Amino acid sequence: MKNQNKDIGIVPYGGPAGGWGALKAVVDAIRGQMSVKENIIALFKVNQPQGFDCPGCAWPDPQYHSSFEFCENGAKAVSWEATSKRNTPEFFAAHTVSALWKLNAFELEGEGRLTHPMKYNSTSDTYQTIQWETAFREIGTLLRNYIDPNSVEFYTSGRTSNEAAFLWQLFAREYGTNNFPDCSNMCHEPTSVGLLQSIGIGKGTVNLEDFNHCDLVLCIGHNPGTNHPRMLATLREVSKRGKKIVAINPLRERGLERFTLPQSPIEMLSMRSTQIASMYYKVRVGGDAAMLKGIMKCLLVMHKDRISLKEQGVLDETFIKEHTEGFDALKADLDETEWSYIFKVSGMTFADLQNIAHLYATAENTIICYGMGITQHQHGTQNVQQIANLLLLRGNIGKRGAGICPLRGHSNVQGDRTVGITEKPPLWMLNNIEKVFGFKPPHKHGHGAVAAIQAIRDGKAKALLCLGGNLAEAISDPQVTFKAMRTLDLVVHIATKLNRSHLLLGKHNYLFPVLGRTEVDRQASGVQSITVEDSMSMVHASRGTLMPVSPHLKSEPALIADLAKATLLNSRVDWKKMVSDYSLIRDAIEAIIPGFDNFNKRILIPGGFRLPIAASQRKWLTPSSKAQFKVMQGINEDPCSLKCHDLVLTTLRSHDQYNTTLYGLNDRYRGVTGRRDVLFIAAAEAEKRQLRDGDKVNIITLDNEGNRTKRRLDNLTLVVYDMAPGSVAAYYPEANIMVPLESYDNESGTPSYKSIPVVLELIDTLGVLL
Ligand SMILES: Nc1nc2c(c(=O)[nH]1)N[C@H]1C(S)=C(S)[C@@H](COP(=O)(O)OP(=O)(O)OC[C@H]3O[C@@H](n4cnc5c(=O)[nH]c(N)nc54)[C@H](O)[C@@H]3O)O[C@H]1N2
Ligand SMILES: Nc1nc2c(c(=O)[nH]1)N[C@H]1C(S)=C(S)[C@@H](COP(=O)(O)OP(=O)(O)OC[C@H]3O[C@@H](n4cnc5c(=O)[nH]c(N)nc54)[C@H](O)[C@@H]3O)O[C@H]1N2
Ligand SMILES: [Mo]
Repeated sequence: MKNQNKDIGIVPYGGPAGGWGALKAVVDAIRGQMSVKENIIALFKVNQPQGFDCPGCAWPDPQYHSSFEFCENGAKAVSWEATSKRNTPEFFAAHTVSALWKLNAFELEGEGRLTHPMKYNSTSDTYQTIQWETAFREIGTLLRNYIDPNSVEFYTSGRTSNEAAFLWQLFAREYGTNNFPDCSNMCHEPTSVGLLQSIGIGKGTVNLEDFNHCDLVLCIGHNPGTNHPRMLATLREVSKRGKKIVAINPLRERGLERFTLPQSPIEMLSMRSTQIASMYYKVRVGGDAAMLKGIMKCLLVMHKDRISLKEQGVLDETFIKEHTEGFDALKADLDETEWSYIFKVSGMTFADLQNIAHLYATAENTIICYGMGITQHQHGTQNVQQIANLLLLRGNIGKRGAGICPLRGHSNVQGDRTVGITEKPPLWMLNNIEKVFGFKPPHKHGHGAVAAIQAIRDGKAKALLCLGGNLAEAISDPQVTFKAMRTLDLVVHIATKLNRSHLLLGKHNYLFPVLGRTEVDRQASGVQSITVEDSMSMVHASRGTLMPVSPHLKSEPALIADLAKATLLNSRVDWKKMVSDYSLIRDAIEAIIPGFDNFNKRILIPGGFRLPIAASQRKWLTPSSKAQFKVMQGINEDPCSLKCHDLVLTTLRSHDQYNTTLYGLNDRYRGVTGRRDVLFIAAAEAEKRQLRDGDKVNIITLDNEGNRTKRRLDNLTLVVYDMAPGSVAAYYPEANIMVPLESYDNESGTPSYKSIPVVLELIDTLGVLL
């Protein structure tokens, strides 16, 4: 059962993450997309104080960096946006939407940047150019004619700047709705909801400096080698200081094991790499809550033993007493949780859990990092809270070198939330909007992403306006979603490149091209900067340097302002003025959202400024002013966890993709080349079924009772992989078909993309079921 099959594009990767492989990939990415020297030079402006923020990920930049800060996947993201390819009206004229629907994501976006505002013509079945003014007038009329403003959905994808997001929420709220489906609903909403309850703020508490002072980092359910490559440089420093990094992930991910810093000549030339994780535990998919409870149980036992020996305990009792509530309830819950369940659901042994607990108990300062492996479960919010519990037990929040570190997704997903993209707005925010702008924003809570799709499906939503993204492909259950989208009256997409959401047509369809972050944004008062907030709450400016790809592009803020003017005929907002100079938008943000004092001045500081994170000062903005231990009933983070179905499917990103954007068909670190139709499986599971690499299988989703449903993904090629038994993995978004729309976290609304019970069907080479 050797994983060595070149013909089918499966050969294990032997090298470190980063290194020469990454440099080669950068060259390939640039060569494939950029023909202009100026564009390539732009790469060196990425994440520089005077340049633009990398649209790749939300990992922060070191404050005083001497060298340029970019990485392989950042280079891919930038070259993909700054490409010399153009998707022009001629292309649309030559291709009907029905024909375009047959192309895949790679081919659609591969056509290049959108250049003209377009409207769909059903007679010719093509998108055709339209004058901006005409389009706005038509959309304004349609929007004004809907009786209920809550029948309109305003989607935001997290690449949107603070300035655009602020105007977007202002437009929607003046129009009369809090319907803000947002990519964070599919991503870190469990963090926003869970940490708000636990520590009084729905954001991480650490900054980059903390990594210089930590003794231990736990990396749970995230894959930085692909999704936050610049983080590897930080982890490398931790490892070089001799501190421990523990990875907890169902799959062995190269980026968590070994890394060669492309910026280090010594490592590059000597072909050396730095070990990242000193220990790697393969938790079962959906087994994190069990694992976290297991570690906490170990700690309680250790504490008791030490106390009985009259030694210092391992819990920080002073901190628990002074700063927290709910310890007794947590303890009671942990006492009740049976070890046998913990082992079964987590797939980890007592020794594994004991080892992690021991490391944790002996480390002075611990940081826990986590990603989608934790949040995308039916109890994702409670999962996040178990991480907070573990940290609180040893006072690891609000001190140097310690804290919680959610790895956010899109480069400004956190900022969008901060400036008001939220379907459940706090009262203070609404009151402030009213005070500053003089209209009364709606108080009724709106829709998140799943609720928006449900509303569209049920005929309650008539219009969908998307500020970026690819909602239809990103959300679960394409069977339901695609059908629902086609019933809409009005669909407006604001985008840089063509994707499948744009091809799901309602009655009236518009596709608008906008400036990307790399491009110069010139308004009445001159060239503008926008701002973004990274994963560590640092807000900083970003300014494009490239010539826009077409003279017909609008900036996102300008487009939103025009749309708002055409819709809200008696608006209280001076849209034209705000867009003439984005510093006026920032003044409005400052007046409404706390923490932005002297906003315009402070973005002039290289590196920007940090928004206040009260919990990092041990100020708990909870109703009782204490941090909360939150009890999770049981350990089944998904209904299927406890039943331990044979196999649980998780969905992942490959190394060559940015969410629904495919840069290519390789997944270098996982040893897959030229294909995405694969299913990763543990050797033990393959052996049990007498399967081997390259075998073809179908997978079928099971319901919570273990019965087969109609959801299936056929003809996947098996890849035997070093991963936890009981788990299989396939790529997102292809595998979204396996995820029912109704399968989401009740508290946050986030779909459980990472825990779907499935069965395998083996098929022979002729496609016959065996
Ligand atoms: N190049 C690139 N960068 C990106 C993105 C991209 O697509 N491409 N996307 C951006 C966005 S929006 C986001 S949200 C982030 C996503 O970044 P990540 O959170 O790293 O995202 P994923 O690749 O979905 O999955 C992460 C890891 O979770 C593990 N995992 C799966 N199921 C489980 C589980 O049940 N438990 C545990 N503990 N682990 C599990 C997988 O093995 C995988 O290693 O990256 C951002 N950055
Ligand atoms: N099964 C499964 N599903 C998932 C996930 C998973 O792990 N598994 N992850 C979820 C997560 S974490 C997320 S964040 C969502 C992602 O959901 P989205 O944010 O909706 O999706 P993206 O693929 O990032 O959007 C790509 C599109 O954004 C547009 N775009 C790019 N740059 C710009 C810009 O500067 N301005 C504008 N206006 N448009 C731009 C382009 O047209 C491009 O086609 O997917 C979710 N879906
Ligand atoms: Mo995300």
